[in-house]
Amino acid sequence: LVASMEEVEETYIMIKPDGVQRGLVGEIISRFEKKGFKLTGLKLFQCPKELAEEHYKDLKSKSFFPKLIDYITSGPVVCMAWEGIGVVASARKLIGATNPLNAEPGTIRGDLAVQTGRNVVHGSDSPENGKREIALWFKEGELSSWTPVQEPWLT
Ligand code: RTP
Repeated sequence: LVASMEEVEETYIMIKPDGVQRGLVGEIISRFEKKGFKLTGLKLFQCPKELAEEHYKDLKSKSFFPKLIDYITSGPVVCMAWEGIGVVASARKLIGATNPLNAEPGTIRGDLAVQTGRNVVHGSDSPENGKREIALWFKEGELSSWTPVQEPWLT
């Protein structure tokens, strides 16, 4: 293991409106839980246009930007903060390539999506952006950093 992979990181994961509309919320959350990451923030949220534009500000010059903003604001999204060792890169692997047709089977997009413009989920691309995006999408008090109990639940 390289040192940076052993660091506890935070990432912002968002189920996009198509993921909510298609009833994929449980399936997507489940993949991150089963991998072993820790959920520290979760809400269903109707994103205002200004927030979508801020989140995707690096893509402002792209021709698809207006369509992207319409897509993200077309219905509620599920905002999540996840914590864990190497969670940023690992979540991007679990999500798969931006174009779902290029995403490997076994990844979320590889298994569940077809179009780049309807690719069901977002994941931060760096630890810095993970922190930036969590601060952008969550208010103070909406996040819980919790410690898993060591005792078995059933005895
Ligand atoms: P995301 O930020 O949503 O996790 O996606 P990403 O890093 O895999 O891809 P990025 O290049 O940052 O693009 C952000 C989102 O914009 C939409 N997109 N549409 N040619 C197109 O129509 C196009 N290209 C990108 C996708 O929803 C993509 O996830």
